[in-house]
Amino acid sequence: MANLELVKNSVIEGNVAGAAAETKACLESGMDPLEIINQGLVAGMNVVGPRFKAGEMFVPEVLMSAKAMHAGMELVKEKLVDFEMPSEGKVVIGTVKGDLHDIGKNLVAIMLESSGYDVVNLGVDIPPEKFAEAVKEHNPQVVGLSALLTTTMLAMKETIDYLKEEGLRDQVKVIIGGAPVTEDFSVEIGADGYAPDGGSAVELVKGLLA
Ligand code: B12
Repeated sequence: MANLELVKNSVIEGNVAGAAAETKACLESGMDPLEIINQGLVAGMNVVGPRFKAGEMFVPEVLMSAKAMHAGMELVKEKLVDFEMPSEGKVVIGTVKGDLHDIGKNLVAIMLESSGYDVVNLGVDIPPEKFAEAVKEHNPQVVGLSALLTTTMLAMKETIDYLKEEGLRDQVKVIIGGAPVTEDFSVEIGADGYAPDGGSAVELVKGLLA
């Protein structure tokens, strides 16, 4: 029987096949795709985030949960094509130059996507020039920069400075995040905001675009 609780639990457990099967069952029962996203798939990730933060879940488990959520999301997305989900805005996100960590950045991207934002995920090791190109090409309201190394945090400042040089800084809000990054650092380098995790990133973007 179709049940959102089963979707949510499959995500929490990182059960990829289960998440897909339960999502499919919900869709076939005629459930609202947005309800499946918000009360099933995202609800599961909303449990995973804090558990990870509290040290009750580890990276491989978080990855499996993200994978499970994606599996469900792919199925729901097919339905959303003719459903026309209203876009809340566009976010370009990437991990800065020299940095290959992408787990957290991808989680932020997933959270934003599931909250209705269009997300252009540039990937890892993205130099300032590429961020600037993406701003020109995609015209986002928000640019998200991720860094997990104390050494690559400096590339965040370089990226913001480059956007200024190119005359693009004023047309976007720049938000930053990643384990070594702090609120103070975001102020210091002239970003518009910082968030410690995916859920807070969504709140931050909502606030900035309000
Ligand atoms: C997994 C991992 C790796 C994997 C990365 C795989 C991948 N595809 O991402 C691999 C093995 C490749 C790796 C490599 C290295 N790593 Co590493 N890695 C980690 C580890 C264990 C987990 C990071 C992670 O994914 N966390 C889980 C996610 C969910 O959390 P998160 O990234 O913090 O993201 C959340 C928030 O920060 C925030 N957030 C993240 N990005 C953004 C962006 C925006 C815009 C916003 C708003 C929010 C936001 O929201 C996210 C979701 O809640 C950390 C240790 C740690 N505890 O952080 C070390 C760690 C980051 N790595 C470290 C190091 C040193 C390295 C290497 C240099 C090791 C080496 N000698 O080769 C290389 C560097 C490679 C490179 N050039 O980038 C150090 C960094 C030390 C420092 N302070 O600089 C750490 C802290 C480990 C340690 N204690 O020494 N690493």
